Amino acid sequence: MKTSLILAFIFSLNLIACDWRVFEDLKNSATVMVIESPDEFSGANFGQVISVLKTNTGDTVTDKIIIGGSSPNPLILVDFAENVITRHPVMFTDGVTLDITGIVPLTSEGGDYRIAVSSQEKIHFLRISFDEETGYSATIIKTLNDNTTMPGYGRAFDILEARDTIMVATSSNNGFIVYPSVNIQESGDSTRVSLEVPEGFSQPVDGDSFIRFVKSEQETFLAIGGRDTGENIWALALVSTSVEFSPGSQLPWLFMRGDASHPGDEVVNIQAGDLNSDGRTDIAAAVSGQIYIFYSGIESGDYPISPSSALYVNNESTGHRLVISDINNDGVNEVISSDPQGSSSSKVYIHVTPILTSPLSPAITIKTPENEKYFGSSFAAVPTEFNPQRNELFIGGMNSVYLFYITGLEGDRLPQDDPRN
Ligand SMILES: [Ca+2]
Ligand SMILES: [Ca+2]
Repeated sequence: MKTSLILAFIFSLNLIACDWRVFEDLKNSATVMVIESPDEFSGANFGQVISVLKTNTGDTVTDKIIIGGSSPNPLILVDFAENVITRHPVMFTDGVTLDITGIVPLTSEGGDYRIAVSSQEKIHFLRISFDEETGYSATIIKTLNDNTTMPGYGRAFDILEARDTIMVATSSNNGFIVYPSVNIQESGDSTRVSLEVPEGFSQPVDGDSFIRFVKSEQETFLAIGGRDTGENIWALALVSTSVEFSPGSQLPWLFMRGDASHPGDEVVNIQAGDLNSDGRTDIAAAVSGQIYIFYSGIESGDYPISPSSALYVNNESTGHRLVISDINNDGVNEVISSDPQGSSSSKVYIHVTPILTSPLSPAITIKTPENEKYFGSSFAAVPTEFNPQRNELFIGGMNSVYLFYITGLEGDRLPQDDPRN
């Protein structure tokens, strides 16, 4: 009883420190709520690592995101049901030290959320449980790369879930690593394979998010980003995840690269989604401040070897972090991108697709809020109870996380329909 009273007090404190903020230049484009770090959060950065959560069927959980930072309280679960934002500290059951640099959500199981986090050259799988008395708690259920030193390990990683096992792919300074089959229910080592990349392909040494599973309708691919050292230009390589990943095996890569009209040094981010409303998964790659689009052909894996289209903003860098989501409920995905900087000059761009001509002005440009840095470091597109048919856009900075109820896209709800009314 005493504990729940104390927790109720903590929760009530956490209810109030969120505020609606008016962005003068966005009055017609967005209604914005600012989520600041709660006292329990010990990380220096609140907003550089944010993620959605997944239900037990793999859908995005409504009205919740999770935010990562540093120990002793490196995780905050944010709940914004009924337009009240509550920040729940997630207590760790086994006193581990984490400095979370990435989060990938997994499907829930038995009422518990599951996520994988990268931290200090390891990837940990966590189970997050909720108890009425004690709130949220996290337990580490498996760790990859235990007892190994591998610089850069886990800086970019992704997970592909199958029924009983999962595939894990990660970058490191010494190359890409694939775990073809990880059983997170069982302890013990999982088979680790160093990925044989195409000849002439080199990876960025200090980039991020350049390894990603790309799910198309019939098949899932593993996509890696880097450079073609022969042609001296950025490159992207795709391989079907149905091949056998074993040590030393030559893989049937699809090698895609830039050309004179699509220049750039290296791929630093890859996202997938349907961008031209034909029902087939397209690929967006962030390259040296621009975003290049590869539209899928009819067959699975039928991607062009040079980009179909590009997104860029004259004289500005628009592409480093990106997310693809429909944020105005018109059934067409938008591309939301940023190039976060340690100054107030960072901007977030909302590009409306399909991209027929380029350069195309983004539909909405969001400038860095006051007293914020590294704006656009992270994104999450989340359905809310307020309007479950659509996704709302969370943008992370260095100090706070911002919930943008976008209203400014063509055909969208009006600013007066904002959730405060
Ligand atoms: Ca498409
Ligand atoms: Ca849309």
